[in-house]
Amino acid sequence: MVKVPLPLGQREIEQFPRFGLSKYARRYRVEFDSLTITVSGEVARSRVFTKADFESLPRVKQESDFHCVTTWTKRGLRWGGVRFSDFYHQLVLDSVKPASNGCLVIFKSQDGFRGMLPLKDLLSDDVLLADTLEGAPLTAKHGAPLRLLAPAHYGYKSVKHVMAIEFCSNERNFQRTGFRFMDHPRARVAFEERGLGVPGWLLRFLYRPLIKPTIRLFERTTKSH
Ligand SMILES: Nc1nc2c(c(=O)[nH]1)N[C@H]1C(S)=C(S)[C@@H](COP(=O)(O)O)O[C@H]1N2
Ligand SMILES: [Mo]
Repeated sequence: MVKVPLPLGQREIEQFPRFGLSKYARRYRVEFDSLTITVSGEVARSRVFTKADFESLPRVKQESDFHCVTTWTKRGLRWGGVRFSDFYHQLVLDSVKPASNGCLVIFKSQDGFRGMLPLKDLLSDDVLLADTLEGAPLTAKHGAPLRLLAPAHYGYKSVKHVMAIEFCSNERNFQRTGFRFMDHPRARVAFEERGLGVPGWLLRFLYRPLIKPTIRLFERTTKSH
């Protein structure tokens, strides 16, 4: 079978490592089993969603490649979960009522990591709130109990261990996880939007040497849990 070429600047790796900013390697998620997600921000009323709410949504399966901004790509991962657009349209829209200008969405993780994407990107068919990987329940390693999966965007938008979602009209309230240049507002892989104000090709060379040490760091800290 002929494989489609990798996106610009990406290289395939065999394993699927636990990965992220090194400061989150040791901040493991606190709550492993119970699933509660608070939706708030510029909304008519905040609401906490539980496992039962997610179980009321249609389940979907999806195979997609995962592209980290540091240039590694893991191909053909099989995810399961619910579509973000179903969650939004069937559960959030009528009860939470985000303000009409609430067009940016912030995801907060149990480890302190945060990510933001425009609502219009999240409503794409391939964006999931995922709770299975390769047919098995998502493990803590890859974001249990529930993670965002936005495969058209670099991995840093796919927030693991999601605990809260906020709707807002502008970026002012968004506390970035890293430096500003590291967080492109959309981070689309197809356009090599790796960072903000720095060309993608330059970031490739800056980030690539970080892959191996970061994988090793996350392996060490994952074992100790
Ligand atoms: N909560 C949380 N989500 C996160 C990160 C993190 O450190 N913490 N790292 C991001 C980055 S940079 C990548 S590449 C992917 C890696 O996902 P994986 O650990 O399942 O491979 O998670 C993203 N989501
Ligand atoms: Mo990443």
